[in-house]
Amino acid sequence: MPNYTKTAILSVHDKTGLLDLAKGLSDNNVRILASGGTAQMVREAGFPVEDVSEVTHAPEMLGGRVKTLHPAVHGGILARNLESDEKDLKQQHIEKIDFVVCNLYPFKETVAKIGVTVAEAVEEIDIGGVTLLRAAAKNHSRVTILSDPKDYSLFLSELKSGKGEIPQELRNELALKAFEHTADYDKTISDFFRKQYSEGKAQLPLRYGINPHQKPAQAYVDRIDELPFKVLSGTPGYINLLDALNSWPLVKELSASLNLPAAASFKHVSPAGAAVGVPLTDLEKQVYFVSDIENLSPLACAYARARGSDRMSSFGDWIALSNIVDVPTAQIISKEVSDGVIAPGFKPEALEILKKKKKGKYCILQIDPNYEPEPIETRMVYGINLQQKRNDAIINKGTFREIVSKNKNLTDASIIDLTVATIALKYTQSNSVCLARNGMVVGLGAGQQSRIHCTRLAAEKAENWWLRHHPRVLGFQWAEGVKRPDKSNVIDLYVTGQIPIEGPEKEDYESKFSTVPTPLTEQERKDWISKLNNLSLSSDGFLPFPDNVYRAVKAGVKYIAAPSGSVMDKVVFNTADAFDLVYIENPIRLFHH
Ligand code: 93A
Repeated sequence: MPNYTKTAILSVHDKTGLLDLAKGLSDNNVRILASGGTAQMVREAGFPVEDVSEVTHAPEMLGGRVKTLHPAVHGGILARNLESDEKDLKQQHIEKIDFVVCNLYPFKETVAKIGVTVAEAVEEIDIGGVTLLRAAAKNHSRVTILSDPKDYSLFLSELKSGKGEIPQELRNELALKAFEHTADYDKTISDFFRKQYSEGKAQLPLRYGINPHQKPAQAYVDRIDELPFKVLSGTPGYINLLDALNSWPLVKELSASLNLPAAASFKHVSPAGAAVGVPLTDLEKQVYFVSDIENLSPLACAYARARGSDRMSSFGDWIALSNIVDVPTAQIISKEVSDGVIAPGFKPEALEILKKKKKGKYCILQIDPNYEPEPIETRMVYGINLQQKRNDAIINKGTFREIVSKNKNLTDASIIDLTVATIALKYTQSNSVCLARNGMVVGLGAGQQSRIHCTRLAAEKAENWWLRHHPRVLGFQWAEGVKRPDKSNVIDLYVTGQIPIEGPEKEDYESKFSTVPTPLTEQERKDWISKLNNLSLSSDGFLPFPDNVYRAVKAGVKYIAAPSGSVMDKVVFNTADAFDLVYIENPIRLFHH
């Protein structure tokens, strides 16, 4: 027997580069052991090779299911340079293995085939190879593990120059690669079996992703047995779930912080409205189109407000409700155009009402209210994993302690409004600025790159919300049969001063009325807006210039909460003082993407 310096074990499914490797190993006086097919290829090419069975003294069996699984192999790989390990090896007549070369059965490729059966997939679950990889990677302080043919040539050149020794640094890198290889392999296996055995439990197939051409798509959990929500009706889409999983924590936190039922109306992963269940006046009922609903519960008031904040943006919304859904809340929802709802439960009668929506296709999700997500969240963007601690900052009264303005008169009502605005921002695409009053969002500027654009948008929305309370609007004489969305569209044209003056657009507009209302003059708009007061503003980042304060004041803002950190902080605070505002330094920045 030649005087070998080292021993390698080879067991590869992908035989790329195998013969070059075998040549390099034998040129460097390395003993080669190999499993069935690998040994055969090396042997046929004329290089010296021994079957694994020569060291295990056991044949490959069970049709290849047991090839390398043997103490003679794994003892040889896992042994350290310790006296006790050496003693064990000697007693068992086992020789150390220095290099392991292994890549796995093609499970991924097999399950990617259309119509693959569980039996076919099972046969591609590699056991021995994973064990080789893991054992060698574990013992990388002594052993080199090659799991990728691309690494063979570097390995061989190091082997040659190091006279059989491989630098520790390279062994570290190769061990990491092997760990990644097995982790990815296991992920693929559990993904396959989750789809087979846990559809509707831990896994939910989705028709498509964000757009219809983005297939396949799914939702799943991998650390708990079940998704924390049940689909009671309809089939949620990818964006529905993004909305549901952002709006639910919003209402859960809002309700917990203020001890009131909370509701949110989401569109494209930002709230169009959010509110707590502050009772509605008769006038508010009219503005929010709920005068005909009897026995408005606090939850129903919360949703009426959330939906009434920005009726244009809420068209086709995703709804989140903090409490068990009751009949009056379901009745409001049944009258609106909406895509779906998430709530911790539904009264049977309420569920019946909702199930009838959209010809039975209305999406209804029931969430486990005790579900707590993992503290670390990971997402993949353009193939790169991004990981962070979840934003679990708690927003409550205490958030608004640091008053930096001269006026320190923060009222109970303004604390409620600041809480609503700030929790809404926590779940709004940044940048964002939110205005609130009466326990509800009244203007939200979301997803703008410029802070002042957020503030302008939020302020304009708040002014439009307020103009919808104008007696002229409440006195509109509608034509017969005009639907709610059409009313909202027409009111929006009216209050934003965009009443069409000619052509089919004008005809269309006027057709919605039995008596066409006189437009508001500029002065009438101004006078009405000047009555808007005591609004609270929250910002997810600092206000970089005083222009934000100037614009906010015009919309009736009295209270501002924003993080600090701008070089202009002092100037902004002084501007707030000039208008006698209460300005609170929010210690937490709340960007959200
Ligand atoms: O079925 S196995 O899990 N049982 C084993 O003991 C075993 N040992 C190595 N598959 C096993 N392997 C795998 O066989 C390797 O991961 C490699 O992919 C393949 C190489 O087989 P062959 O050398 O017969 O072509």
